[in-house]
Amino acid sequence: MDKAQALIKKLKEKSARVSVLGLGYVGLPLAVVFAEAGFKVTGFDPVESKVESINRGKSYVLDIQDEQIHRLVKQGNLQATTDFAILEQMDAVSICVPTPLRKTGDPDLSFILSVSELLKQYIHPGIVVVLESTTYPGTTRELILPKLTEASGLEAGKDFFLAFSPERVDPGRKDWTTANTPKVIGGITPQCTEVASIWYEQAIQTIVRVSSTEVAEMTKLLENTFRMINIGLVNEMAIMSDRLGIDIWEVIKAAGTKPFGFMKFLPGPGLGGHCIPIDPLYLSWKLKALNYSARFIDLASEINTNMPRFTVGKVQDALNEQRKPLKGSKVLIIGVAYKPDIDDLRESPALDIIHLLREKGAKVSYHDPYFHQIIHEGLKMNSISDINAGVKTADCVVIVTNHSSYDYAAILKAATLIVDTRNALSEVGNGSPKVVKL
Ligand code: SAJ
Repeated sequence: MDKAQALIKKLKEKSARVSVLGLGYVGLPLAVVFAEAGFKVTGFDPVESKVESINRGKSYVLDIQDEQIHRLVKQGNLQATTDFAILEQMDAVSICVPTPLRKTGDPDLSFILSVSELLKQYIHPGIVVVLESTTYPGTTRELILPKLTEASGLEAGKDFFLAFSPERVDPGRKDWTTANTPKVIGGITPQCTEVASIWYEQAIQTIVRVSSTEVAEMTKLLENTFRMINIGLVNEMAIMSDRLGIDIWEVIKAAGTKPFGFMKFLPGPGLGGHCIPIDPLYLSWKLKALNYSARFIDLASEINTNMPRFTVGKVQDALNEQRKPLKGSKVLIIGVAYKPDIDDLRESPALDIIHLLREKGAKVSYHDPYFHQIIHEGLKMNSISDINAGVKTADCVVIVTNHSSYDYAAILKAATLIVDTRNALSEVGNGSPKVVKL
């Protein structure tokens, strides 16, 4: 029996030892899904507190409940460690580490590289490795494969198996989860695709095999670039409608009645999160190295990046209409998370808006039920506790993130002036003269 067949047998019997490297919003749900499927899963993370939390049966990820962790740990299907040495005993490794951008806007592959350096110490015959972190096409073959073969002399597709499978986790979502969202998998060789797919099939309902790691890497980038560019388009439509004195929200609502050939996106104060604003830039960066300029990505990114400034301009104009200079005015930001009903601040446009308002001399405060404090590039602020008092005393309220927990009717009643960047007041009659929409 060759190594692929032997490993496939262990994967199907669930006797294969599974590990997930990186226990964040992607890695922890994936570790749980494999554990629920019956594998003995060891999660690795360098952060001691995360490891301790899991081994105590406590979750720190929105989508995973304590009860599930506690049960899986108790029944011996899930454990966490910071000791990478036990990778030697693993048969299947999934890499779920961050792929952020550097300050320069270039991809930061340091997490992938450091994990690959660790893996090369423990690579052994009969192991399957799957990279899940979003990255530019070619990363798996150009960066990870050499590290795993140089040190060991092992051959991918024969001695060990290497594939890429893009993560499709949408934090906070209940309908599409790690277990039921179709999963694309592409290997360095067809045998790699086969082994990785059989592994994931044991725990995930739908596996979509593709012909290579590059196709799988590019699939994810198409998904998120599509989204980023369409958000950029609708943001530019908002700017153009503003110039034309047309209500973009009414336009979108009307366009949304088209039952085919149109997909609704909404304008906003900017593009947050660790996927949509970032993933497309991995692609444009790679293409620049190949002397190609990804103009759609660059233009959409420019428009999206400008939306916080556009929003501050709306605040300034709205205060001006009330003969109030922005400088010295009390401005209350409602909602700072990068999207509603989650506890994630990464790349949130609220942070840019706060910085810009403070630069212009406004007295800025914020409220967000998910963040009692924000610390960001020299900014350190605490959320106000009494939102009603804050709304009443503000010269201008800016709805930046429309958490569903807010009482928008009460906000509309109590405020003097509201800039609503999310059309959050549409249900409570935002025809009011004190409401300015994006
Ligand atoms: N946004 C808009 N207008 C829109 C949609 C989003 O301004 O019409 C803004 C949001 O406010 C946020 C940013 O874009 O600041 C990103 O929002 P998002 O809804 O795309 O949420 P993310 O960043 O959590 O994206 C994730 C992605 N999932 C993965 O990468 C695995 C994305 O592929 C999903 O399509 C998205 O969730 C989703 O559909 O919710």
